[in-house]
Amino acid sequence: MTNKRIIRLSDLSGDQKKKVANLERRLLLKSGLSIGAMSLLSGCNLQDGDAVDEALWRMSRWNDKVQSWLFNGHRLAPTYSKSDITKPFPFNAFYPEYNIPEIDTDTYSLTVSGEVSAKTVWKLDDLIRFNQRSQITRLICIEGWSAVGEWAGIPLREFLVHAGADIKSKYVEFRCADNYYCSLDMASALHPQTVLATGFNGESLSPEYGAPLRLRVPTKLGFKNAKHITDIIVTNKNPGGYWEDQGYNWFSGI
Ligand SMILES: Nc1nc2c(c(=O)[nH]1)N[C@H]1C(S)=C(S)[C@@H](COP(=O)(O)O)O[C@H]1N2
Ligand SMILES: [Mo]
Repeated sequence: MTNKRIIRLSDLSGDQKKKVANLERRLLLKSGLSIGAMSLLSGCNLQDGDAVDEALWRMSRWNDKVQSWLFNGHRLAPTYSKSDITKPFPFNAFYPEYNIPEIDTDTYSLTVSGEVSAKTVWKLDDLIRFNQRSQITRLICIEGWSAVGEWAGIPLREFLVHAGADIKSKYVEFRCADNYYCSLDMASALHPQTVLATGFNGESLSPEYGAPLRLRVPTKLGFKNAKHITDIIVTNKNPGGYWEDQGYNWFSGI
């Protein structure tokens, strides 16, 4: 996310404005993407006609593909086999790789608060002691790439119950060691494929992929997959998120 420029509709010709408006309607209907989000995605200033067409239609085609990856009749994200795993797996964050937080797993702790019977603090070992489940699924970044990986961890649903969360609450927020934050509606938090992951491709999560603990939610776009989680907050007030607050669709998935 380096090449961000904001679209200025006033700079477009009448014809281009119409195209943008049409496409915005289409994208909004299909995915909830706003034009602001789209200009972030395309990384192009959308001022000359060809660039507008190229960027907007590329995003539209990408969106069609994404819908088919996120949706199916059973409302489960598709799963893959080991031979489908993408190597090397892309890294993405709102900063470059040299700023990845390095967290000491011995001193690390996860705090759960909000609508819970009591605030609790968890060490990494407490989390790894739960029966680990693994999934091979596709992470889809809204910037236009996707990759298949194998994540292992505890279903968030199980964890929330152990942590005494009121699962009738509306939202679950995730706060991260790099000040990133995002949130899920409770139904998505309780989805069987939503996992608090400590493992990746058969090993412990490495720093670039969110060590020591990340969210893996294959029914949502990449930016909901919080890495380096330090706090989980159960709440009835929509907490938003780092990208959501900049115009990305909050729901971002099925
Ligand atoms: N803490 C934190 N989590 C984050 C991000 C971030 O910048 N910080 N970026 C998100 C985005 S936009 C994507 S696509 C995925 C990328 O995960 P990966 O590095 O394992 O590919 O992490 C998500 N989780
Ligand atoms: Mo992303």
